[in-house]
Amino acid sequence: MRVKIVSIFPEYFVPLELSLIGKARAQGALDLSIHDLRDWTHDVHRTVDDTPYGGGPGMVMRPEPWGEALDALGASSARLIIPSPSGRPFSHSMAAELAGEQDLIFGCGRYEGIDQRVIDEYGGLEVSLGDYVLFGGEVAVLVMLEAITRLLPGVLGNAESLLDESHAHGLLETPVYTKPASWRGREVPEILRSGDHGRIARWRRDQSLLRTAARRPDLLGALGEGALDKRDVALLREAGFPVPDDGVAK
Ligand code: JE8
Repeated sequence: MRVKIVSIFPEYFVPLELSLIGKARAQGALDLSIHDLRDWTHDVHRTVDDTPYGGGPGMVMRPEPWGEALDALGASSARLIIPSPSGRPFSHSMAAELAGEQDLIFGCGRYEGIDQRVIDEYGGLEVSLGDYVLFGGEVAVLVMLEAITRLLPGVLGNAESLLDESHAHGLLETPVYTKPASWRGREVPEILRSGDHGRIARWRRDQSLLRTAARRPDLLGALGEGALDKRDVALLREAGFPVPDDGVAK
């Protein structure tokens, strides 16, 4: 996958040289380039912003540098992603969809954001990380790119099967433990040391269900028809969580 990032703070992306994303790049799974928006300005001050039409606080990113940058980077044949607090929520399913693209361009806004005509001109997809406010799109791009990159073929080892993951199947992950078996008087749950893989799998599902019901009832409500079997429903009811008759908590 080819990914281009446009930002007035290209230094934010130095960490991408390291860690898993660096490995993906070295393997050739990811071809990443970082571009400074100011390279497409023409005035001595390399201006990228101006006051908002209609008044109001702050500054807005002018369309001309963005247009020149996006034309030069081939935006007409790529998916353009614009992080924005008013975007569609980023999710595992969106990451999986974007991991299937050949070319992505991330446009990082700052100030009050990018002139809307730029997003309209290139059919940009506005995406939000969540309901809190950042200073700009850079950190959001780091998060999205990490989520997308680990879904690329050949990036994850066999040990980390994607099928097993939280959010792939709509439930939170189970607690995990390692040696020693006893630490500060706290024991690893006996069942995990029993070697009974059937009971272990059932216990893990129970933990997943109970955590999800307690912390993310919205996820439980969004499970598809028949996602919970009779045993699941009995477990949740026994623990005091409401589950309607059709087996899916709404
Ligand atoms: C951003 C952002 C994501 C998230 C993303 C891009 C560009 C209009 N507001 C802009 C006013 C307050 C300051 C804002 C700064 N800003 C924030 C995000 C995001 N993705 N989940 N929260 N915030 C920009 C400028």
